[in-house]
Amino acid sequence: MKLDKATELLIYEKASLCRAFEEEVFKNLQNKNIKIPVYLSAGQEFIASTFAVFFDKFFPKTKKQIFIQHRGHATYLAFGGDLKKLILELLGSSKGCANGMGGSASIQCREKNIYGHDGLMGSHGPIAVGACFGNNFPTLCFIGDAAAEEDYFLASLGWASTKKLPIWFIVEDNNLSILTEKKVRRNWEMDDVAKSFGLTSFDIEDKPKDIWETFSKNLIKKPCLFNIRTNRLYWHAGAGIDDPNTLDRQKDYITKFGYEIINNAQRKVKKAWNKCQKLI
Ligand SMILES: Cc1ncc(C[n+]2csc(CCOP(=O)(O)OP(=O)(O)O)c2C)c(N)n1
Ligand SMILES: [Mg+2]
Repeated sequence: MKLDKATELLIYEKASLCRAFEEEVFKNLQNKNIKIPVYLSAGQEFIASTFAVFFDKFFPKTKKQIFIQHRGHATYLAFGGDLKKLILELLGSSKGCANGMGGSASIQCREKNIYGHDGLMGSHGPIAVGACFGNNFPTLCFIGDAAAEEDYFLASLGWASTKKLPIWFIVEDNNLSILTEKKVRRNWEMDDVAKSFGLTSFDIEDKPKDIWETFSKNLIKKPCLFNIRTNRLYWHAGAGIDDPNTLDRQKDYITKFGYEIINNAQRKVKKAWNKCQKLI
C-alpha cells in the first residue's frame, strides 16, 4: 500500500513534535537545567512516527503493548505518551512519567501500554516475548542494533517464532554502540538471523514511504523483524554532535511541507516546558 500525502503529513507532524522536544532537551542539557544522563533520539524519530500512524490507521481499537529501549523519547511521544510527564521526568520531578526515578533511559506510560527499560541492553526482548506469549496482544519491541546482539535477545526471537507470536521487533539500526560501528562488532545482519529463526524479516531505510510499504505487506499476524537503518544526530548521551554531516531526514520534509509544522511543534513544546518548570 502506497503512502498518501495526507498520511505522510501526519507522520511528519509526529516526527516534528519529537524533534522539537529533543531540541528543547538539548538546550536544557547545555544550560544544565537538566542534570541527569539523557539519550536523545533526534534523527531516528521517523521510525516510531511512521509506525504509530500506521497502527492508528489499521488497528485503531486494538490494545497493543510497546517495549522501548534507553533512546526512547521519540517512541514514547509518537505513541501518545504524555509530553508534560516526560518533561517532568527529565527535570527529576516525582510527577514525571516514571515518578522521577526512571530518568531518560527508563520512561514509561502505563495508559498507553508503553513499558520502560531497565538499563540492561536487550533485556526487554525476552520480557516483550513473554508478555506477548502470556496475553497475545500485538506487541512492538523497539531495540538498538547493539542491544539486538545480546544472546538473550536472540534466544527470544526463537521463542517468538516457535509460538508464532504477534510480535514485531523493530531494530533502530543507527550503526552505533556508543561510538563503535557495526562492522567492528560483527560480520552478520539482524534480518538474516531473524530469517534463520523462521521470522519474516526486512532490512530497510527509515524513509516513511519505505517503512509504510513494508509494514502494510505484513499486518501484525506473525512474528516479524524490521532492521531499519537510521541516523543518530547527537552524542550517545548528553548534548553534543559527533558528526555535523550526519544525514538528517527532517530536511527533506521541511523542503516538502515548509516550516509551519515544525514551528507549531516548537511552540507546543516550549509552552509545555514553561508550565512544567513552574511545577518544580
Ligand atoms: C548488557 C549491557 N552491556 C552494555 C551496556 C552499556 N551500554 C549502554 S547503551 C550501549 C549501546 C547501545 O547501543 P544500541 O543498542 O545500538 O542503542 P543506541 O544507543 O545506538 O540507540 C551500551 C554498550 C549495558 N547497558 N548493558
Ligand atoms: Mg545503535
